[in-house]
Amino acid sequence: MTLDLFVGNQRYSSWSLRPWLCLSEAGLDFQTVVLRFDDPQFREKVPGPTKKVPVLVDGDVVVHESLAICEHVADLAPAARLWPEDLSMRGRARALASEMHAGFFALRSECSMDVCREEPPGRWPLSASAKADVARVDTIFQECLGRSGGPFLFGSFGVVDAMYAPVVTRILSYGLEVSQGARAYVETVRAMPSMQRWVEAGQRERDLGWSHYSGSSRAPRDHEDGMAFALAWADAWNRRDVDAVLAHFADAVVFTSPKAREVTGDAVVRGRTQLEAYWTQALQRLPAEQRFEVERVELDGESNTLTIRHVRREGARWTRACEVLTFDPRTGLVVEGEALYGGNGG
Ligand SMILES: N[C@@H](CCC(=O)N[C@@H](CS)C(=O)NCC(=O)O)C(=O)O
Repeated sequence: MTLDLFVGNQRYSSWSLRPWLCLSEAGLDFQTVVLRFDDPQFREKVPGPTKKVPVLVDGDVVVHESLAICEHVADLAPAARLWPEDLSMRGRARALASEMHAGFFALRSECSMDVCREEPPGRWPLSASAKADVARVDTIFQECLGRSGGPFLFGSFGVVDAMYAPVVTRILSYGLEVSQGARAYVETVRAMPSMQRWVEAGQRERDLGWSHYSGSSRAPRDHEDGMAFALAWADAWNRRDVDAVLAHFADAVVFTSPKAREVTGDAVVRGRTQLEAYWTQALQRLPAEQRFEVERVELDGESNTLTIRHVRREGARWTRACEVLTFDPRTGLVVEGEALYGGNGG
């Protein structure tokens, strides 16, 4: 019987990483089927009812939901001991796995998984809720390691390690500060050959220019969606791919920017064709090394407006800016946009 695990982009899909690690560490023979988030047919290709990844297809059995897949893998490979033997430890492990599955919203949304990202240590701005999430993760790591003696949370690798693995990547990518004990565990997970294979696959996706978001179908519905849109938007600018940015804009879009006045003589750009002409010209003036980095997003669901706060970095110099984009909820395309710029920093 073949086992097929359907996952999203390995660079970004935190939920996919969890069961993939369980399958890999359990030594089961399985196929990884990667479905690109920027494939307009993504949803049709996902087996299972929620149209989200991961999904495990085990013959007639289709298991969706990451934690349920980890459970299924633990049942298929009892010798891998993905849950602790001891009943009280197992109860604890199950509680921690569920806590991750159902919580840590602030940390998850402010530091969305991107295995290619490398922020300098201690600089990534976090809200108070996200800081509390990091502190809770740190406590979990220290308590578990103190009790088990490591190197994994319950001694040997198990479902709980898989559930917390995306947090480990976030600590690394966003330079989040954790205690020495937690840091040792982060390094243990980073060094796992399976983890390294996953990260390498994510890096290959970056090199191929795979994006996070198709933009073909819908306006961002929640913070996670908004962040996905923003990351894809920044990626497209960093690739200097005007077509990919424009794909999200309606034919009748009105876009306002002080830079447009510098380039075209008018701060207001009307229509997609004009916008394409403006951005193509603007790109020629953009220094080759300038990079767009998303800092935060805010989504106002009532007005369908997404604000992307980002930094345009050029060596040691940077400018903070906001892109305020209003979507038509029926088409999922931007109908109104405005770019706001701060002073130069650095
Ligand atoms: N609760 C689900 C969450 C799955 C989930 O949100 N998957 C994301 C990717 S990490 C997804 O498929 N997004 C695509 C979409 O929403 O269209 C689980 O634990 O498996």
